[in-house]
Amino acid sequence: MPKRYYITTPIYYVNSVPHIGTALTTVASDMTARYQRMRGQDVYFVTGTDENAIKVAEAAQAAGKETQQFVDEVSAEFRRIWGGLNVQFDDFIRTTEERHVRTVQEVFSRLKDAGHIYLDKYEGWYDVSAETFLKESDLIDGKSPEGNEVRWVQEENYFFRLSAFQDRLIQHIEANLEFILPETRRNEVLSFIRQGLRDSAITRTNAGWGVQVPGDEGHVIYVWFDALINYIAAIGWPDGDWQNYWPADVEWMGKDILVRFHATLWPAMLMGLGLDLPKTLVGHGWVLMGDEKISKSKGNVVAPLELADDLAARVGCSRELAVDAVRYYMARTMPFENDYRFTYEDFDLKYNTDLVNDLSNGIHRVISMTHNFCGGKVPPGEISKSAHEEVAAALRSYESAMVKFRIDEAAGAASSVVKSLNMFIDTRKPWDLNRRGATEELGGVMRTLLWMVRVCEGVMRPITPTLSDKIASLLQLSPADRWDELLGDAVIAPGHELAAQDPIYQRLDKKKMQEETKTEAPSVDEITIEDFMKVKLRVARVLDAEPVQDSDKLLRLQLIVGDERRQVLAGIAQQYTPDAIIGRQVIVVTNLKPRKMRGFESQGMILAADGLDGEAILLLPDKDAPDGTPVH
Ligand code: ME8
Repeated sequence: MPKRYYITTPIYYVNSVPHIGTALTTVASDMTARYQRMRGQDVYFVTGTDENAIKVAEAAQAAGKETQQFVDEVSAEFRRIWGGLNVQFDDFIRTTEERHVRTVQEVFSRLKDAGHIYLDKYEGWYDVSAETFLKESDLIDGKSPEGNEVRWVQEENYFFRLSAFQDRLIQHIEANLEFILPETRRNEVLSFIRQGLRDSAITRTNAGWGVQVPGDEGHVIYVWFDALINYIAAIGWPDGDWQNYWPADVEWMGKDILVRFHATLWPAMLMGLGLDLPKTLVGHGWVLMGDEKISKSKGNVVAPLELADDLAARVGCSRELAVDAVRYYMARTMPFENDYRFTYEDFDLKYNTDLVNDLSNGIHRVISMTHNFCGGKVPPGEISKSAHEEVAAALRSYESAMVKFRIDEAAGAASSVVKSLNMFIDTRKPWDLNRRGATEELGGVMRTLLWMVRVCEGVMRPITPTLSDKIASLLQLSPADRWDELLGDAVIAPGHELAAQDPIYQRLDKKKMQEETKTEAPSVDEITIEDFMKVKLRVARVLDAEPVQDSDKLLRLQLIVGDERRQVLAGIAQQYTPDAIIGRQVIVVTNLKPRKMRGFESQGMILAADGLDGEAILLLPDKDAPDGTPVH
C-alpha cells in the first residue's frame, strides 16, 4: 500500500475559540490537503485540540466551569468553526482522549527505559501563556521575550536528555534543506541549537489536570511534551498501520512554535524513539492587527466566520461563498517569511478587486457572451496557442509554489490565470468579431475563454472550493478535481450547453465598505420603552486599563462582567489615568455590535456624561454591586 500523504496542523489550546491567525494555519493546511488530493495523493489530514495545559484549566476556572466540560465545549467550537470554514480534515484528535493519553504514556515509558529521561530538581521561570520553561537570561524586564508574565517554579521534575541530541539535530537540519521552511527560520533554529541545548523539564507537579506520568501520581506530563505526541497518536502508533502514514509529509504551524518545540524538542523525541522525522516543518509568519500579533491574550481577535457573515450580509451572498472570500484573502495575503497586517479595508479591497472585478465579472462576461453570441453553447473552435502557453506557465508556477508550501504564491498564480482571461477578452474583443460576423474566429476565442474559465475553476479549487463548485455549475460540468487534467479541453466540447446565471459575487459599494472609524449615530427625538430595553446595560469592574498607542483619548479596558471578560475602548484617557480607574465599577452596554478601533476590538461601551468642555465624566454605581448586575 503506498504511503499516505500525511498533513498536520498544530493542535490548538482550548482556552478560547479560533481567530483568523489560528484559522490561517488550518486553512493553509486544508489548501495543501485539497491540492494534494487533486494531485492524486491519498491524503490524511489531521487537526485537533490541546487540552491538558495549565492555562486551559485556568480558563475553565475563570469561566466558572468544570475543566472537562469546558474543554468539551471549546473543542466542539473549534470543530464547528473549521466546518464552517470548509476545512476537510480526516481526523480530529483531542489530547484528553484515551488514545492520546495512552500514547503519551507509552512514549514516556519507552524514552525512560532507553535512558533518555531522568528525575531532577527544576528551579526557574515558567511562562504560563506560552507554557514554556525559561532561563533567567531569557527574561526581558522580568517578562518572557514575548512580554508574558512569568512565574517562579521550584519542583522535582523528570527531564528529557535534549542536550544529547544536539549534534544529530544540527546534522539532520543541514543535510535536509526541505526539513525547515522558510529558510530564514531554518537559520533561526540552527542558531538556537548551536547556542547549546539544555535538558528539558518534561513534567510538572500534578495539580489535578494533565496526563499522569506512568507509575508516578505526583507528576503530570508537561503540556508541550504531551501535545507533540498527538502527531503519532492520531495514526495509532505504536500499533496498527502507522507506517502507512509516518513520517508526516508536512507539519504546518506558526513561527512562534517552530524553534523550541517542533524543530528541536519534537525531532529529538522522535530520534529517542527511533522514528523518522517529519519531511517538512513549515513555520509561517503572523497575522498582525496594528503592530501586534493577533492573539487571544491580547484580545484583538477577528473571528473568521463573523468576517464571512458580515461580508455575506453586506453583499447578499451565501455564507459559503463569503467563507471562500475569507479563504481567498487568507491565501493571497498569507504571511510566509514576513508578517502581514490585517485591516478590514484591505479585506474589502481584495474582495472587490480580485474576486468581484477580476474573477466574478470576468467569468460573467464570458458566460453572457456565450449566451449572446453563441446561443448558450460552446462553439466549435481551436484553443488559442498563446493562451494555452500562458495558462500552462501559470500552472507550473502554482505547482512550484506548492512544493515550497507558498500558498500566497500559488494564489497569485491562480489569479494570474484570471488576469489572462480578462486580458484575452479585452484584446480579442468578441463583441467586435460578432458584429463583423467573423464566426470562425469568434468560435476559437469563445471556446478558449470557456476553457480558461474551466482552468480558473480548477486552480481556485484548493483555495475556494464552493466558488469552484459554483463555476462548475455555470459550466454545467462536474468539478475539475484532477490536477493533471486541468489543461485538457475535451470537456469544453462544442455543442455543450451552459447555465445562465447572475454574477457570483456582487461588488461592495463605498457605503458598504468597512471603515475603522465609526460614524455618528443618527439623532432620534423619541424612543419607546421597548426601544430602550433593547440596550443591555450591566455593572462591570475594570480589571485592567492601558493607553492605546498613538491615541491621546483612548484607554483600552479589560472588564469583568459577571463571569465574562470583555475588552472595551473608551475615550476617557484625558480625564482618567489607568490607575484611577482600575478596580472601579462602571456601567457597560453589552449588546453593542463590536467594532474595531485602532486595531482593537471594542466589545461594548461604557457610559459617561459629556462635561461642559466635552470632557468625559464616568457614570459609576452609587455603591458596589455584584459584577454583571443588570441596569435599567
Ligand atoms: O501553540 N498569526 O496552540 P495555540 C498567524 N497548543 N498564526 C497564528 C496567530 C497569528 N496572529 N495566532 C495563532 C499552541 N496562530 C499549542 C500547539 S502543537 C503540538 C501544540 C497559529 O492555540 C499559529 O499556527 O496557541 C500558532 O503556531 C498557533 O496558532 C498557536 O496556537
